[in-house]
Amino acid sequence: MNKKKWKPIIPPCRSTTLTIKSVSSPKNSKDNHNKKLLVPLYPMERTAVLERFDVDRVRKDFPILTRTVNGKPLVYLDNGATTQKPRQVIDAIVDYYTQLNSNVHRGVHHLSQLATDAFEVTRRKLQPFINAAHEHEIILTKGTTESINLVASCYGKAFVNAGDELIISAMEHHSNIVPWQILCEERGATLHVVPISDAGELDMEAYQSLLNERTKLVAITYVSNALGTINPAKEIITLAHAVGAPVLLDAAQAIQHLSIDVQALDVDFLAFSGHKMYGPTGVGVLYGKEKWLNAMPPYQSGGEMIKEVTFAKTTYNELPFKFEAGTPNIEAGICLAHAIDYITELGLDNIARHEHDLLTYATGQLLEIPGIRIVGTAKEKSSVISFLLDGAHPYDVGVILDKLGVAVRTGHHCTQPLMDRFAIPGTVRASLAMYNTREEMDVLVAAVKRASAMLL
Ligand code: C6P
Repeated sequence: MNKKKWKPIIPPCRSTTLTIKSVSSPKNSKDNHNKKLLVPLYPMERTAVLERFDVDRVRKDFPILTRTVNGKPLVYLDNGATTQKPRQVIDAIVDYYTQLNSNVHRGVHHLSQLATDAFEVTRRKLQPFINAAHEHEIILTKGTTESINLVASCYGKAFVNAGDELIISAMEHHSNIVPWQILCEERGATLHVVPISDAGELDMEAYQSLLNERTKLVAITYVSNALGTINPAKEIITLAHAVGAPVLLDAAQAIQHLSIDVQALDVDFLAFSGHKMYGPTGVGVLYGKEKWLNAMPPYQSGGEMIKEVTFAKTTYNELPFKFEAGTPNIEAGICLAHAIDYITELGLDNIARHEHDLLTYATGQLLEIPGIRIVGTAKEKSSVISFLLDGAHPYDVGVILDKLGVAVRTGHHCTQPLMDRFAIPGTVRASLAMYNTREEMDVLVAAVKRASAMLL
């Protein structure tokens, strides 16, 4: 029997060997079918920023905003939980399943190559979106939660030992608390918590005093989902680096509101979700500096993350595939590119300005309602108004608002320790997005007044 290893003449269709030529140059394609398909699916270079932010134009792109709820026009203010999707993303999802559905990084056949190319376009668009130095520093995950768990598991195995210390803050989402608690229990490390002020701002002096040579990682949210506080990310990172500790920023509530430059921040890890940035559910991002990702073991094992498997030994694939075991959420991965395009075209600075206007306007109006208390009054705030009506349970307020067509979130917002800090059961949270309007803020204020009249 010939023992010579069989090698294909054409290299196998693997992530490392594919190019994105067919996608980036649809005009050169001789295949008419693909030419027709690729234009709507992969608008590669639409990145010019619009000069004027026109909220009425933006709203026309979001079909769901025209529906009614309980007989009233929908006023969707639960954007911190998930954002609505523009037509561009919805159409791309339909196009994917009607024209392209195929597995990625595996097949030699035409559809598989197109799907792989489209999937990699998203990674290629994410690199400039957050200004990563390398495309392979972008790991596609299920979402923020998985991205943080990945770091806790892989960085933890490689770098955290008994006696080490980790730092989080009092305003973290459970996704940025529990993975570190589990890691600390497993490794015999200690988890420290940076306290916050009554306004919901980090106590930076306390933070500084917690940092020392035993600190192995700082994991802090960029923007608080329950308070809206924008934390001083650059300062947090500079101080941590001074003691040699890397920083993970939870950007779940930042990526859709602020322009993020990972190199300028010098952040080591950044985690965010596609569904909170007008993209599909089921895809998220972990950005990691190459030096950390290379030094970390794989997260999960299986297909895609390997270079070569024998029963004696397995070698791992290179970045980013080392951290992407198994079939990913292909549809979501591909269609996230359209959300990135959408945001890029409008311009994050324009979006932030519009949302800041709404935040200031609505806060001013709400504060005039007797018995209202806003929880989270940091100087630097983004797009979240958490409040309580004295004597009313947040749930009851939420139900009345819903009857009036206003969708808000009530409860602890997956930040139970934060609610304990303020000694409250929860809040009513209105979280804003680019498509909200001043008129909708008026509806919110009128609805809160009505709730107040009914409950108090
Ligand atoms: N916060 C909210 O209504 P996932 O579920 O993985 O996409 O995101 C988790 C997560 C992590 N960090 C922060 C700061 C978050 O706000 C969230 C999600 C939603 O506030 C759902 S609980």
